[in-house]
Parts: sequence; structure tokens; C-alpha cells
Amino acid sequence: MLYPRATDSRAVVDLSGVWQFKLDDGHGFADHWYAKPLTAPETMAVPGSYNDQKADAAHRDHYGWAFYQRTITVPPFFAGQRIVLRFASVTHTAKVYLDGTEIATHEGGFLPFEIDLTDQLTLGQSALLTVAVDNRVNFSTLPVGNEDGGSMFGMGDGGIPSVKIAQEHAKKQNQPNFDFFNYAGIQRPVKLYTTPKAYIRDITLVPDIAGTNGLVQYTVATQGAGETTVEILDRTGQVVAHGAGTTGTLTVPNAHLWAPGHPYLYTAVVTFGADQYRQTFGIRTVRVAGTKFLINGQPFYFKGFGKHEDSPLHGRGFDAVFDVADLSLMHWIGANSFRTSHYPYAEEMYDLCDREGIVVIDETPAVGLGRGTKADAYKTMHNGELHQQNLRDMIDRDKNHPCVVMWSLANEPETAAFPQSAYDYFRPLYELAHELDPENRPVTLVNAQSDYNKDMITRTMDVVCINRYYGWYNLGGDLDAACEAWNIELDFWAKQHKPVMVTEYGADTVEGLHDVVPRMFDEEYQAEYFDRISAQFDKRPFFIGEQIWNFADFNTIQGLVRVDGNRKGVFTRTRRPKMVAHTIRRRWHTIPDFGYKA
Ligand code: GCB
Repeated sequence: MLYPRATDSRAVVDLSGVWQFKLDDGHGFADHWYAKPLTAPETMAVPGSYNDQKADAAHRDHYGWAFYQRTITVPPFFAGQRIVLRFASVTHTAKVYLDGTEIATHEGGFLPFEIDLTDQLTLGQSALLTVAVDNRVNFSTLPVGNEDGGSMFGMGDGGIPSVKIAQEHAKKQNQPNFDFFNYAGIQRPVKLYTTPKAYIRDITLVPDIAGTNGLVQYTVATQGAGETTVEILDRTGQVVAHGAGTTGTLTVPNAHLWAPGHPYLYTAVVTFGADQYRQTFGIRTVRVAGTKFLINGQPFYFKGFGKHEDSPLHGRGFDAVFDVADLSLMHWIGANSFRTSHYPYAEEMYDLCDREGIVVIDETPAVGLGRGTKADAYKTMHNGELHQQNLRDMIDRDKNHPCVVMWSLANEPETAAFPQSAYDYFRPLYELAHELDPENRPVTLVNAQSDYNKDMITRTMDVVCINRYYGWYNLGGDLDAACEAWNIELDFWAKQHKPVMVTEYGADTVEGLHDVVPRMFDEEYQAEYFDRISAQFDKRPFFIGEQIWNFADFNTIQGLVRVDGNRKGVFTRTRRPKMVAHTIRRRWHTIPDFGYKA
């Protein structure tokens, strides 16, 4: 799906701003709130999560539907154009109404959807747009919720009758099966855009390298009748290749390659009849060979983080300032990559990474799958189709970004307790990802600490990505033992002849807490943890990267092991460095992006 971009033939109207808002009191649909202006509405900024924009528990802990509303007006000079309403994400389920008529529903809170309004709007007249948003998570949603009231952080009933009764009477709340706050609402931009009536539906660009030339295999999907042309412009706007027709392969002589640290971008200017679209892309290749991860044929070493879209007040709401600042901090610390843990991020972030030369592992919102139940959840859960749809939509949305070098099918699903079921569930998804991606990027599944001897699926991935907390959740406080455990496990992975990287390791750390003898939660412990553990990776030639958990502290559900959220950040939630940032910076600036273990 194309990003809404203004071109010679297309206009974009940004609907960001302060909308009307109301939390559902249980009667919203019965009383047709979507059909008329909301009574006694509140104000709510869009894009943004609604949870932290108001100073009360009602918004923060809301469970269920909420209604957003505003009027939209399309000027008469848009006459003759196709008019499309596009939501970059609505979390988690959306119902969209125009003047009281339902025009769309969408499930899944992290990917875009759009609605053709051409025949539904009267030019020059305002229409009432209402978006109902449901934030509930359960066994069938992605991310997964804990329907049976179980809690991530050990706040069970303990078998105590009074607790059980009080729990039954307690107000219903979301029980996420994941460790990040279940922020909700219209969290990314909403835009109206126009195209001519015959228009470009999609563009796919697959780059390759032939000697000093770049090859660009292109496919243009169109609607209606017209001639298609494609011009490739270099960074200075010079035409370096051109072609005609909806598919073809173009040669870019003496191509500048896109690489981490060297983000050279070309622009494909596609015209189809009266329509024009400009798609940026990079010329680069990605491939796994033996135990190496090759970008442009060179062995790459991942240095970076698992992240979250999370910032004060915005929650998970899109914020370009935080994104730009986060990438600047990544350059400062010497990082070259991150994983979009645990869901696809806002499209603007991938554009930024293309421009800044930061490498991305792109992850679906499948987090918490099959975990926390004694029975084989793969036999009972209903997320399969939604998972496929998310994978399809993510690849479709992000396929042209040079920054994306690998797809992650899921974060930490259950893989060891019911290894055959996990294999049967994930193998088809792995194959689907390869089939869907025109560029055939490597595919992975991010593995949770568990019995790696039993797990059958992780070892079949193109890259083995492991989250490990030796020295924290296991062997917490004992870094000698943690290093030993790491080495025992790495001996196992050495025999699998695969590239292996760590996609999470870390320690909760309270900034300003110090000790002469490092102790869990103090800054010295976090620094020593990374020092000692990262040194184990250096001894292993097949170990291709280290991504720390987490880039910054982030908000989570309340719980016994979370004091003001997850504190494993190398930066605080407001992006100040903890002490460890300086030691990591020293390490990463001495590790080259390419050829570290060649
Ligand atoms: C994990 C999860 C991540 C958590 C992290 C932690 O394994 O993948 O979502 O936040 O551990 O800090 O517990």
C-alpha cells in the first residue's frame, strides 16, 4: 500500500488536530453516538494514544470502545478526483462511520487501512466522521490478551477465597499477555488524499547489483486505463534510467549503493495516465550465507536495540520529534539497527531510517502467542488468520524500504512446551513471508528463553534471534554464572551452523542508583552486565549481532516487577543516558558495521 504523498497529481489533507472524543459508557452503539454530534464531548489530540491525555484513571484504564469525531470537508476544486480516507493505524479495532453510515471496520492496531470516499462525499459540504475504537485484547487478538484474568506479573489469587471473590467483583481491565502498556486510540496520522480516477495502486521495486550497475525490477499495479512510465532519479534529481510499461528491469549505471551509514536513496517517478507517484528506494542486497548476514555481499554486524513506540503523554502516538531524536541518539551511541518490537511502527519511522542509514528488523504484532497457558494453546487459539493478514499487510506496506533487512514473524511465542505445534503453526508463516516478499529477505522468529534442545522451529529460521536474560530473570545478580550459561547455550548454537544474534538482553536499572559493589537495579550492574556478556559474543564467529533490551525505559501494565514501567532502557523515558550508555558507546564505536568477524 502506498504512503499518502503529495505529487504533481495528488493532494493530501492531514486530519491531525484536536478531535471530539468520548469513552463509551456501554450505550454508545445502542444510542447511535456515531450518527450525531457527541453530547458533552471531550477534546482529544490525534494522532496520540488517549490514555495519558487526561488526568484520570477512566482514560488510562479504559476497557472497551471509545468514540472519536470530527467533521471533514472536501473543497469543490477536488472535483473529478478520487478521494480516499486513510488511517495509518487505529488500535486495536476500528469502526468508521460517515454521517452515521458504517463505511469500514478494521481489526489490528498497527497497520494502515483506507476507504474510498469518492461517491460518499458531497464536495463543499461537511460530513460527520466518527471512529469507534476498541482497545480490548484477548486470545484471538494480536497482540494477545489474557482472557482468563491471568496476570503477567504474578498477581494471582494465591488460592485465597477473599481475593477470589474480590477479583470477581473487580472492574474489568485489559490483561495484556505482553510487557508494554496497552495504549490505544487513533495513534497515527489520519489523512485524506486524492488521485486521478485512473490511478497507481501500488509500486514494487526490487533492487539488485550487477558489477558496478544497479538493477531495479519494477512492477506497477494500476486501476483504469493509461500508459505507464518509470524514471529513476538520483539524489541530485538527474534521470539515470527510464522505462515504460507496468513491469520491467532498469539498469542504473555506476550505482550508489544504500548501506547502513551510507544511505544513498534514488527516487522512482512513476506516471500512469494523469497520475504520478514518487517512490524512494535504495539499491542494496540482503542475503544469508552460511553463518553470515550479508548486506551488499559484506558481512554485517547488528549493533542496536529493541525499541518501543513509547513516550510521555503521547503514549504510542506518532511523534516525529521523538523518532528523529531517537535516531540521533542511535548515531551517538554507535548503533546501526533496531527491531520494531513488538509491532510494525509508523511508516514515517521507516522513511527516516532509509534516510539515516539505520537497519530495521520489521516485526508483526504477534507477541504473547501460546504463552502462559498450561495446555497447548496452538490447538485452541484463533489468531492464525489475523497473523497471516498482518504479515501480508506489513510486507505490502514496507517492501520498498531499504532499511528493512529482515522480517520477524513474532516475538517470544511458546516454542518449547509444544514444539511440534509451534513448528506446525510457524512453518507455513515462514514460507508465506518468503512468498510474499518480492525481495525475499531473510525471515526470523524471536525466541524466548526456554529449552532450546526441545524447540524445533527457531533453528529453522534464516537467522536465529534469541532473547536471553541470563543475569537477570535467570541467574539474576550472578554474572559469572550468567556468562557460563551463555557459553553453554552458545556451544549448542555453534552446532546448528546458523547465524545467531541476541535480540534482547538487559537489566532493569534505576537511574541515579549507585553502589561500589554492583547490585541488580543499580547503574553499575547494568554496565557490568553488558560488558561481561557482550564479551562472550566476541568469541563466537557465528554470532552476528547484539540488540539490547531496551533503547529507552517504557510504560507497562502495573505489576510487582515494574516500578514505573520497564526500566531496562539504556536511556530514560525522556531520553537521558544512563551510565551504561557511555560504556556501550565506547564498545560500539570500535565495532565496524561490516567485516567485524570476517
Ligand atoms: C521479554 C519480552 C519483552 C519484555 C522483556 C522484559 O522477553 O520480549 O517484551 O519487555 O522481556 O523486560 O521482561
